[in-house]
Parts: sequence; structure tokens; C-alpha cells
Amino acid sequence: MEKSSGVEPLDAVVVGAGFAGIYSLYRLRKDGLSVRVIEAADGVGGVWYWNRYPGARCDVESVDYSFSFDEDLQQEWDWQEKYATQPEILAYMEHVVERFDLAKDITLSTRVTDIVFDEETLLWTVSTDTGEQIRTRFVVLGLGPLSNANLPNIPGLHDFAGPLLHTGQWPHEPVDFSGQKVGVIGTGSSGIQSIPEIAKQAEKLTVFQRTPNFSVPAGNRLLSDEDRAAQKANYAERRRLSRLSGGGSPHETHPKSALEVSDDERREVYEEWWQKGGVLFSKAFPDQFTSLEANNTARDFWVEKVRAKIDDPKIAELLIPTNHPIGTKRICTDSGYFETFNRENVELVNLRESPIERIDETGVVTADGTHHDLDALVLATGYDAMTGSVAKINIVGRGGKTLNEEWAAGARTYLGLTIEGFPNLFNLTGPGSPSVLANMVLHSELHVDWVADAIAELDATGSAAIEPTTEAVDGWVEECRNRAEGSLMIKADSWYVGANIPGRPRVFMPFVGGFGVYGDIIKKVAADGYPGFEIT
Ligand code: N01
Repeated sequence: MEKSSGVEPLDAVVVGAGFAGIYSLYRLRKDGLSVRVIEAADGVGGVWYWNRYPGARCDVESVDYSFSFDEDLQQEWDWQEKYATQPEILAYMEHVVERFDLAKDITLSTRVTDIVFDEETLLWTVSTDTGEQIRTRFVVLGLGPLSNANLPNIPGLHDFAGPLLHTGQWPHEPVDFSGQKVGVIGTGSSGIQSIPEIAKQAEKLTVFQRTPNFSVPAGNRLLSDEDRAAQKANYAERRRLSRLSGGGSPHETHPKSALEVSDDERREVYEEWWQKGGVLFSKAFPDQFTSLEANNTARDFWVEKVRAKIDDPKIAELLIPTNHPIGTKRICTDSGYFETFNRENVELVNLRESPIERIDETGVVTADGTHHDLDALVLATGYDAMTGSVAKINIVGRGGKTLNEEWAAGARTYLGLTIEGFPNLFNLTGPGSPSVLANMVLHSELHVDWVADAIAELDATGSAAIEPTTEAVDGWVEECRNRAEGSLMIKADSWYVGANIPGRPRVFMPFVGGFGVYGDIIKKVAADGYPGFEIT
């Protein structure tokens, strides 16, 4: 029986107002449920609220990285560039919130601290840092897989006297680096996007590189009215192909293995995918992720292209990755990254040769004794990915067990959405789902629709709770592991396996079987009456 507290419990509390949270509110409200979204930031947008660093843009084309749930919305919004900038994506998300009158159910500037299950009432209590306690039947976590900034544990980091800026916690007012000596630590996607922009402004830029990364030019451009008209006319087909695809955008790999085609044909295909731009280069041939030999053909093509951009062969050598197959860390998408190292005002410091020893008030000291004088320091050091933001909330399920205890040896889910011992709690776009390997907007829609359908099914059958069985979770963990082991993806020390966070168990977190395959699996579970779940 429900404990009386005077206030009716909500149907759902959604944590986070990024793409997943915004669509959760839209869809669950449309289904007639009472819903509230709690968001820590002062505005909606999730990563696109926080990531305001120079050069920040998406590496999925704007036409694809947008909601598909409303045809009018699709037709009326005009994307300006092939790859949208952070301000444009944020403006789009704010537009969606306004257009569908969502703001009234979003509480901003409020951080969820605890989410605790009551086995007697089958209700969750969500507590916030403003002292509020909200009881709810369902909890939907839309926390984002890349939202918990990783601050490196470098001695003296906080002694630095100038601005210390993490790319994922960038100030709202533009930062002016003119006339300054700026350091950037980190050469992942965020570093690779911001470095060319900072180099244009700063007097001197010092790039501290521990591991070089594969990056492919975005080939970004302004969209013309004709481009937009053609995209809009073809939206239905584009979305259909995206939903069937490996990564949630409408591109199909070449039908043959990279090793089956002639040298000329292989070059032609790689050139075509190079021109498509960015991360898509890892998808030219179907066996790029399963055969090292095939992967090496892509690598060779990449190396030739990139060497040609860098004037100094010694610098080129430092910028070419050697420790992981191409694509097994997310390929970065750049606009003039490698060319930036031809500039007089840019220095590359190889941390493999001379690691950072400490940071002091005025700069970075490396092991060779060099003091790199800096006025500002940018940390492009990434995220405690996939589980980091979930771990920050005290989530307590059945029997008083916390989610951190449940996931101590690695995240365990059924279908990448549900967790044993945590009934009626759904973790969107997290471990066990394609997550960061797919277009996050369509992925969010897929997950939210599945959750909304499951809730509707419970309500239609007079049921109160849905929870996966031990066998189903074990089976899904095994399925994800087998798929990962069949792929080259596990070979890299990437954030996909938690390698960037000291002490993390090494588990490949995303489902690598492809977005379309994954969508079919979870939809079939729903269509078959939810096998693998206990519904009470
Ligand atoms: O973070 P990262 P990111 N000392 O973890 C280095 C998405 N994203 O924010 O590789 C020195 O990739 C670290 O070095 P190493 C996208 O999915 C998308 O760049 O660990 N260096 C690495 O070079 C992406 O994959 C977009 O040796 C240290 C860097 O910091 C994901 O977010 C844009 C260090 C971190 O790279 C994360 O990207 C931005 C230390 N102590 C982000 N600690 C687009 O859509 C860390 N590093 C284009």
C-alpha cells in the first residue's frame, strides 16, 4: 500500500534535459502521464548546453542529428551547415522545448542526489539538492554517456593562476585568448575541434599530446536552400535507412570486404568515404572492425592523406597513431587540425617522451624539466563515460543495494535499458546499448518509445512493475561481450572500455552489433510480450 504523504506520486521523473530527456517528456506526456524533468544545468540541452568550447560542433550531419518524431518540426527547421555548431544545436533544442510547450515541466538548476526504491509501495523517491523529494512510479535516466567531466589527476592542477577550462564546462561568455600563451591537454574529439580555433587567436598554443588520434576532415560547408529542400523532400527515406543502419545515419557500407576488391576500387571507396567526412570513414567496408588486415588498408589510406598535410615529417610521425586500429577509438572529425601544426605559433609536446610532472601557477612542467609558460590552460581530457554520471547519484534499489554496488565489476543491464533489482527504472543510451556508437538523437527516440510502450503495456494490463530476470541480464551481458570480442573495438585503450579512468574495470560498454540490429532486438522483445522480464 502506498504511504500517504499528501501528494500524489508522479508517473515519471526524468533526469536530464538533453535530447533523451526532452523527448521523454514529450512522449510520456503525450501518452497522458504526469512527468517532471529535473536538470542540473540552468538551461536545457545536455552536452550541448555545456560544451561551448571554440569549434564545438556535432560529427553527425545536422539533417540526421535531429528529432524525427514530428514531421512539421522536421520540415520547418532550417539547418545552416552540414555539421551544426553547438549554438545552432542548442537553439534547435530550445526551439523544440518551446514549440511543444515542455518548459513548464522542466525544473532547471536542480541536481538529483538520491533515487531510492520503496519495495512496499513500488514507488521511487527522487531527492534533489534543493531539498525536494518527489515520489514517482517510473524513473527515466537521460544523463548522457559523456556528461561527467574527467579532470586529470595532475599534481598542482588547481595551483594554476590563469583560467583553467574544461571543454565540457566552458564559460558562457566567449573566452578571448588574444595575445595569450594557451596550453591544451588532450587530443580527442574536443581537443581536435578546439585546437585549430584556439591557434588562430592565441599568441602561442602548446598542445600536450599523450596519444595521437585518427581524425578525418569534416568537409563542413554552408547548406544552400537547394540542399535543404532536397534533404527535406527525402526525409522519410533518410530516416528509414538510418534506423536500419549500423550507426543511425543513412549510409551503407560497400557490399564487399576491403580485401576482396582491387587496389584501385579500394582507393576509390576510401576516397568516397573520406569525402563524406569525419567518423564515417570507419564505415567504408564492412570488415574494417573485424579484420586487422582490412583495417590496415584504411589506416594506410589515412596515413598517406594526413602525412601530406603536415610540413615537418618529425611532427607528422608524432601525430600518427600507432597503438590502436583506426576507428577503434571514435574517429575525430576536424576542420584543419593537422594543418594547425604547420603554424609558427603552435608547439606539439609529446607526453609519451616527457610526461607532465606537475602544474604550477604559471604553467606546465614536463619530465624533461621544461617549464611551459601559460596564461590559460584548456583541459580537453574527456569524460568518465557511460556510467560516470549515473554513479554520481545515490541510486538504491531492492534490498537496499546501490547501483554502484550492482555495477562494481562493470555495468550489467538487460537490453541496455533495465537493471535487475531496480524495477521501473530505465537508463537511456547507456551501457549495453549502441549508445555513443550511434546517432544519439535517433537512439534517444528509439529508447524513449520502447520505455513509453512498456509503461503503456503495464498500465493496460493493470501491472505495477517491470524488472529483468537474472538469466536475461546474464544473457545480455554475454551477448554484448561476445559481440565486442568479435570486433577490433576492444583492442583500443578507449573510454568505451573505461581505460581513461584509473581503477575502472575494463569492460567494453556499448553494444557493437549496430543500431538497426539493436532496434530489431528490443522491438521484438516488446512484440513478444517482454520475455526476460518479470512483470508484477
Ligand atoms: O575526450 P577523449 P573528448 N594527461 O577521452 C587526454 C564525443 N565528442 O572530450 O588518449 C594527458 O576522447 C587523453 O589522452 P589518452 C566523442 O564521442 C564528440 O575529446 O588517454 N592527457 C585524450 O587525448 C568523443 O570520443 C564531439 O592518452 C590526458 C584526451 O585527453 C567523446 O566525446 C566533440 C590526461 C581525452 O580525449 C570524448 O571526447 C567532442 C592526462 N592526465 C566530444 N587525461 C563531436 O561531435 C586525459 N588525457 C565532434
